[in-house]
Amino acid sequence: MIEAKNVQSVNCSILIRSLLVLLLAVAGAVPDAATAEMKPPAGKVILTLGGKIARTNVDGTARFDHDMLLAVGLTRLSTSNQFETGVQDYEGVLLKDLLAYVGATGTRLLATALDGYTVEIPVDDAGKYPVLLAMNWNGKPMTVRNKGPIWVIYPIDQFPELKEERFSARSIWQLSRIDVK
Ligand SMILES: Nc1nc2c(c(=O)[nH]1)N[C@H]1C(S)=C(S)[C@@H](COP(=O)(O)O)O[C@H]1N2
Ligand SMILES: [Mo]
Repeated sequence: MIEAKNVQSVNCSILIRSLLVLLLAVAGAVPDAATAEMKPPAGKVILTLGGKIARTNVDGTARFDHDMLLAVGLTRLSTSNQFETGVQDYEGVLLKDLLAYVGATGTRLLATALDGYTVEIPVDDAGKYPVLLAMNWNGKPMTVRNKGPIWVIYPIDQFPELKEERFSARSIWQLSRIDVK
């Protein structure tokens, strides 16, 4: 009788241990976005995030080369813009996804472009609308000459209120840096 009990308790502890091992394996396979290690950029840095972020790779900032940025999550958005006639096709990374990736905790974003232009973007915009950090325009990567390498695109066709001037001003091209405040 005593022997049987022991066998049962041994079986039980093996079961619990296997479950723990399984749980740890599952947790390890799905790294928490805000705590997992971020590799330093291998290629040319096109976007730097600073300020209130949990995940960094170089000197307290999160620096992205082209491939790292696309790896955050490639998303497509079709909308017209202020410059061209007809619907334009954009591909890039959602602002919301990027902020989640770096574990941003602030409420305001100070966006800076290569030409020195700066504009403040409320973090709420990223929650309310699929704001895209566009990197490809009609299938082609955007060059600095052509408003690249990153252009913040608001879905103005899907949300008419985004045609207001304050949102146009947030459609910053040649984006190079975002500081989370
Ligand atoms: N890099 C960069 N992005 C920018 C700007 C700029 O000067 N530089 N101007 C902004 C403003 S104020 C507006 S209204 C829209 C549209 O620019 P436009 O009215 O000069 O054509 O782009 C925005 N994005
Ligand atoms: Mo503007």
